[in-house]
Amino acid sequence: MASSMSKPKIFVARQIFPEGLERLRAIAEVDYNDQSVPLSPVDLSLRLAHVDGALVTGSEKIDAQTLSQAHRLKIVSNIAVGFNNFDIQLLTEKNILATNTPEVLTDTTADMGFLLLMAAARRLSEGEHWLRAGHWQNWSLGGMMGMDIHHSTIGVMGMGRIGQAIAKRALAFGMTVIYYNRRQLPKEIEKECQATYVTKEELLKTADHVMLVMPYVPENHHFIGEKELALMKSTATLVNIARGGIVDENALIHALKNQIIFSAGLDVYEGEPNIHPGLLEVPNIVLAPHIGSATQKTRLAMMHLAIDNLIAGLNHQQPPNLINTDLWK
Ligand code: 8YV
Repeated sequence: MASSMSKPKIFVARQIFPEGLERLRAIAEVDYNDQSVPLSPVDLSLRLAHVDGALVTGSEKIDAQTLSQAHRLKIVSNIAVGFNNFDIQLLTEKNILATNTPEVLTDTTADMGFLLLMAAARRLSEGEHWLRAGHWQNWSLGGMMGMDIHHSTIGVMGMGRIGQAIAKRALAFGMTVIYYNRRQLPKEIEKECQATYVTKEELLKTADHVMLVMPYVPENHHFIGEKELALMKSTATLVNIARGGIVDENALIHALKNQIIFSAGLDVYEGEPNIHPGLLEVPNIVLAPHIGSATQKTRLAMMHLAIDNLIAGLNHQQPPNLINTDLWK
């Protein structure tokens, strides 16, 4: 067995499950931030300065500042599928492998998209708050009416793995699926999802409900703003399970207050965990605290996959979910 002197050094940026820590301690010297509070960029850069590998989450920004002293870093493994917290170009320039956790969270996150869609369109949160506040005196024919999900048209923005999983759920609800994506999908996938490719504008105008599942790249910043919300149906629900910055929250609050759209379901926020106070004031919105992948099984699987990636990189093997594949060529 290798002596502890020869073990690689790694930094674990956030509290993880004990079985993950055990796996890591068996192969490495571990510097562990056992808190659920992210470190400041200055502290993060200090902790990255002396390690060969790091296990991080979507809350740790890996950029010029935090990498400034990371001269021996070989790999950064994200416990998330989205990697907008990584400066991939810089990591590649610095010869540092970057990895993420796709596949294991696809169905769990797609379930969350559907949950928010149904809860928002059927006014579940609003109804519950109203009931808890003691307002329910009588059943009424026109009380708490929402919008149908079944047999409606869903517009999926971003037809990657999670978008496709949402489309398959939609089919079981008798829905028509239209989608917009940077590229049209191969015919066999379109057939599998019974999904029709449309332009962004056509999707916004035609869909009864809109689901945002695209990656947060600079071009997608405020991809949904005042103009886009104005194109949507006044009966439509907007769901965002991707990243907060994709939606202009001021425009969304205005649209919800003025019935430009019917309702919204959000799992992600531009300044999360700080929530725009205006979002807390509108009743026709369902707000979740970024829990798209948060089931016991999935979060455990994400952690283990991130550790698999980290260990592979430290052992000079190609990590299963390498993002900057150029480094391997
Ligand atoms: C993570 C997510 O829980 O995987 C993602 O991209 O948004 C969530 O599943 C979150 O980013 C924490 O890392």
